[in-house]
Amino acid sequence: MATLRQPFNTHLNLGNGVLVPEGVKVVRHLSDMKDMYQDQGAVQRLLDNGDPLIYVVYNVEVPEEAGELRHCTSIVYPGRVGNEFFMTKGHFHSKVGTAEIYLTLRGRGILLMQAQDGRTATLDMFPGSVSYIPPYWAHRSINVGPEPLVFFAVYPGDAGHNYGVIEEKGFAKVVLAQDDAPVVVDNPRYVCRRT
Ligand code: PAN
Ligand code: ZN
Repeated sequence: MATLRQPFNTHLNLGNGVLVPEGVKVVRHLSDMKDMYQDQGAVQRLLDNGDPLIYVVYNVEVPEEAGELRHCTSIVYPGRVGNEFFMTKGHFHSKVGTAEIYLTLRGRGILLMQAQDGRTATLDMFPGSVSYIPPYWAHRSINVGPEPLVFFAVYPGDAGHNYGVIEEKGFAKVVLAQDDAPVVVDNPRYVCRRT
């Protein structure tokens, strides 16, 4: 029989998303994902001016095993690279048939999803939105507002993260600012993929 582990609480600050204990913190600067943005001139200017922090993830320490539920908060900071909003890298789950739930606590976002056949979907993220990402959809969170986008996520322990496909091909859509409002448009750099 598997080892019986002790139940435990984590305190989630509902205002800013910070967990106590903090858990495993992942920090992403622009330099960690510079090829993912459209405007490489804007990327270079931002890198020359100090490499902005794009997002932070606080992960509760739970084994990455079947039967467990991994959970974490993500904080995507407000900002743009050219006219493209700050966003997460985005990924498929390694075990691609696993779902996820995002509960938004603060800010405004767009949750961009893409199936393996290239179909895309978006959901608005706002305080109180509970977004269900079904199995088989890659997902990326984009901060389209003026304050941090903060959300709490829960997903199966054995889901894993596969960044490779998105790093290589991108998403078929990008979210750009037009007169300060977000618009979802076709990604001119998208590498069409047949599965
Ligand atoms: C989230 C994401 C988190 C950061 O917890 O991992 O928002 O995004 P990237 O992992 O794409 O950098 C999640 O979807 N976990 O499965
Ligand atoms: Zn995920």
